[in-house]
Amino acid sequence: MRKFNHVIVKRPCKAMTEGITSGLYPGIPDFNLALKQHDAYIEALKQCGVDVTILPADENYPDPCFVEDPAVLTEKCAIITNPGAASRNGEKVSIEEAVRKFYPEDRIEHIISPGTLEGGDVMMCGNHFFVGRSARTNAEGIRQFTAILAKYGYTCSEVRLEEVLHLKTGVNYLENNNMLVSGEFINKPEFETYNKYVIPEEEAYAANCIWVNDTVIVPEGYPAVLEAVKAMGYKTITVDTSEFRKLDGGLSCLSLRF
Ligand code: CIR
Repeated sequence: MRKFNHVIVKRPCKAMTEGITSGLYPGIPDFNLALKQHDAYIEALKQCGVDVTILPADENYPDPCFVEDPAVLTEKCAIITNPGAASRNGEKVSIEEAVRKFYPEDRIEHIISPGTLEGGDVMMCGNHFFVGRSARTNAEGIRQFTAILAKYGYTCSEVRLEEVLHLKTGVNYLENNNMLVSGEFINKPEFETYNKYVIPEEEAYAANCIWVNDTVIVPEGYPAVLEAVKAMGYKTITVDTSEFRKLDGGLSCLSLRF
């Protein structure tokens, strides 16, 4: 069974009030409440048996607390991405510094321009990686990513996105062949062989749950998804992410788990 030992998070910054948002979940984030929610998120992760590296806030960018996007961390290598959102691209520099503590130099790979890729578009299912081709992740980014993964014995396939920000905005793997699927992903042939739980439309945000060592962290306020995840046999912890949701961010975006 997969086991995560480490998690990296980055504290929210005051500039988060300027973060990118689609406006799907309206409102300006309340910074102090976001800090409290981030504290609770860290506590939840600690309960899952991982050590948590907490990086300080970086006020140079509005969205760096969403650490999932500038890196993809696997058992065998780290891939520093090249975020497609211009205001986020520079986040890759400081995340690489943090990642260096965990991976030797020759296991740190890079996506380079004109390729773009964001970690929110990457879903790891065992040794296979699904990668979303989105407004943030382009064909060249996927080509480079696939070639890097192949060096380490991993496979990769592309999933076209039409509606949501990132692949994991709408589909998440909970190990044991279980997958949460919503919206445009419900009938994708790529996910046919998994045990799919179809997320009710009104709880679409909760498609973004995270599996951490047989506990599933579920966003607070989504009772149908919570019940479904419990029925799959997982321990669950709920965490309120209302302030991150206003920036289209969810539970997976807030950490790197490896
Ligand atoms: C953005 O639009 O880039 C941020 N406001 C939210 C990023 C969410 N990250 C993710 O889904 N992995």
